[in-house]
Amino acid sequence: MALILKTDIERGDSWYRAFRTLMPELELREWDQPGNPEDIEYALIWAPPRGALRRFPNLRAIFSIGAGIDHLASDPDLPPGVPVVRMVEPGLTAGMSEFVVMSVLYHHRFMIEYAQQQRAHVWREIEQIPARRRRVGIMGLGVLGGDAADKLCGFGFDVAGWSRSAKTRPGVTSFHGPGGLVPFLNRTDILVCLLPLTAQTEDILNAETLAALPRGAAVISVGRGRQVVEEDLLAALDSDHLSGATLDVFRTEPLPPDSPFWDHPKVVVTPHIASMTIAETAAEAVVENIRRIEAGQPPLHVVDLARGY
Ligand code: NDP
Ligand code: OXD
Repeated sequence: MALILKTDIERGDSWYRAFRTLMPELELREWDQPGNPEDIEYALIWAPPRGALRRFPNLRAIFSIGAGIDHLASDPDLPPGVPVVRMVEPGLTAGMSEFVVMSVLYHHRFMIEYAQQQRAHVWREIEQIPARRRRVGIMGLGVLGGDAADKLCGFGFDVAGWSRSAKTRPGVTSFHGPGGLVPFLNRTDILVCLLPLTAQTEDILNAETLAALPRGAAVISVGRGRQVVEEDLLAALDSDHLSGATLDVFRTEPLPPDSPFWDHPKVVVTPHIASMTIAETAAEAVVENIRRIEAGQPPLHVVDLARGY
């Protein structure tokens, strides 16, 4: 039983260590040295070249190293009938909630304004707003958005979520579907975008939807860069409709050196690190699924490629 691994070199060793402990009978093969392609039954990958997975005729499951599967869904030549499994693992979830909580608190506590004041050597207090009066809205109330919502509720924020289907999550006001979007945006002071990239969510943060946010709102973009129309976001920041933005994902990554976001006084830029899959805990999730498949059960967290997530 062999698994082909395509990851960055730095993280390769931790995957090897984790699988050796959890499932010593699983043979790991490197992407560039697959050996006999017929041996490969599982693939654990990030962004394979288009059509490349077709060379493994006995593939039983494709595991995405990340929660997002847009790097796979964009390949029209995936092997037909092989389930694609997204990454759901506690390390990735915890990391995202840390990043979202940190960023919400940053905007809530006026750190964009205080960073500007520091650069201008200005000592000025801004009146604090209690968390219960700050309306946080999370687009995408799935595994990651749901956990982040729970953590934000713990700070006392007024939290809402927007998803495709209605949710009943204690403490979180649910909006759903296209009809729920504008009412959701109208009540959101700090917006977190944690949607998967699909045909429906591409360009979803644009001039019209940003205008539906109250004046002074902040945007935290941690889903995918193509969900944001960057010129529209810049215009909303420059007109002071938005007070600030934390941007972790971009239309072009790495962010080009001449992007206006780098030096924008109201923007925090991070290099797509809001959360990372942790090999140690993620290998447990992959091994659990391999054991399920070997026992004739369907794997957990299979994505619907037609739906896009
Ligand atoms: P899930 O599949 O668990 O959740 C997706 C959520 O988005 C669901 O609530 C779903 O609604 C909602 N959704 C999808 N399409 C629509 C739509 N058209 N309208 C309204 N809501 C919609 O995904 P995860 O929470 O695991 O991951 C979310 C995304 O986060 C990933 O796809 C990835 O792009 C991004 N990510 C970014 C990282 C980073 O470092 N920046 C790290 C990890 C992930 P419903 O519940 O009704 O199906
Ligand atoms: C993911 C990511 O999808 O890191 O997991 O972006």
